[in-house]
Amino acid sequence: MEYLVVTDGKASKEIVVVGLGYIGLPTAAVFAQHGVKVLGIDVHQSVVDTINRGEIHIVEPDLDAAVHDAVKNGMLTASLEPRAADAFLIAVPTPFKGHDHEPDLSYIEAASRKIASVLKKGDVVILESTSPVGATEKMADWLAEERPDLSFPQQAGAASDIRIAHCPERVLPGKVMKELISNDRIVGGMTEPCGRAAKELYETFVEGDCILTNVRAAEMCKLAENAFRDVNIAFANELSLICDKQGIDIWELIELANRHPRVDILKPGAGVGGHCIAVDPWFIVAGAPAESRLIRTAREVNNYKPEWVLEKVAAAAKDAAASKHGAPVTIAALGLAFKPDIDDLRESPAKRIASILAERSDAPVLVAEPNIEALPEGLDNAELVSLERALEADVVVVLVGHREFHRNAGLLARHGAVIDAVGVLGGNALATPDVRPVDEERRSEKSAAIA
Ligand code: SAJ
Repeated sequence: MEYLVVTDGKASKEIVVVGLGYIGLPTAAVFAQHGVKVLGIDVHQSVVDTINRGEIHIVEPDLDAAVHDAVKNGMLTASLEPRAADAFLIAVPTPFKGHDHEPDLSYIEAASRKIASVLKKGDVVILESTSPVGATEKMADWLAEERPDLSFPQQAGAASDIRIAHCPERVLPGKVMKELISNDRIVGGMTEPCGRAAKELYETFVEGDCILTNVRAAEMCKLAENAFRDVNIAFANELSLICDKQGIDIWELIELANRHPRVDILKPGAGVGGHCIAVDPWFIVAGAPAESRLIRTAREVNNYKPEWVLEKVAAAAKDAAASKHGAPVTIAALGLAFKPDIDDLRESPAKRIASILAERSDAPVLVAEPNIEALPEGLDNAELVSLERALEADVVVVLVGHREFHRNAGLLARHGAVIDAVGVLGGNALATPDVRPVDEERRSEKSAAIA
């Protein structure tokens, strides 16, 4: 199948991307940049209108220009409804439902049923959403239910009319436009022809390797990657609690331990945020609860970390109150984003901590977040201020290791009551963004040595 523009400036084949969020929109834009005509569909009229104006509704470096150009030159349009195409990519959310983090596949189901009416023989349907094992096969069943006139891989094997694959996205927020192109891509086909068709599609822009496997392995691979990181962060977070109790500087300890050629401890923090690492491990747990003891515990350890930070702030505030003779204690929170040097506040433990502090505090909580212009909704009793002004508070809690905070570590160190959840005061190589490249270099040297 040929997806590239060939001669007359018109795309010979088209794709439909369902879900124009953090993954769907960048993917649509990158396909369009590489000569594939894209129709993006979304359930929100405002998203459709924004994109059709050549604008974006999410924050991601370089995405605005890519969408603007793609819309301007007619390679990307958005709509509420799908139309016939040659390939369909589903990139919708997979949130939780119920009480124990059960995966909610209703968005995938709705998307599948929506595109079913326009499918025709020879089309490829790819699930990109991070999904529990078995989700792609369910998607194939929903499509088959809607279109009894077409054959699907679960019925016709390699001879199916429709080819189905799972190709999980693995891009890092903040580097999406680069990593979409440079990362290796896991391509899980329901049959071999399914895998080959999906691989061919991604090879229009992926410069990494597109590696073929089956759908279940592809689903588990993505979950395992994020669970691996979560478990490793949980180790660092647990160690930070133990060291605090035993009077050991966690940052120094990690630096010392990481001098071992086969030890590479990650960074403790205020908790694990974002839409991925704090979510995906639960999909493994839901699929095999009895066997996933470590993965579940890691989630619990990481989820407890914000509570621990709040306990530390409460203790410091109590100490400060003793010298204030009844006047309200002022608290400053440094950082709201879910990780350093981005403006993304989704599922951010820092934001959650700041909100709880604001709820509990008599005086407004001072928030220094250099990457945003205004405080998000729901953060009442808080004030967005400069770092300098935040340091006037009685108690300061550092929640995100932004560059600006590292650069001002000296100023912070002079404040008498700083709770440093992310190691800006550690004065060590690991926690200092300026030396992060060296850290990364050492990490890859280590990986090579281990391999
Ligand atoms: N964090 C720590 N300590 C660390 C590293 C991270 O506390 O040493 C925290 C961060 O502050 C943040 C959270 O973990 O709150 C997650 O950040 P992250 O940079 O580890 O990952 P994400 O959520 O931005 O992106 C991850 C990536 N997965 C892996 O690195 C295995 C990305 O490649 C995936 O595509 C993405 O999840 C996704 O979409 O699933």
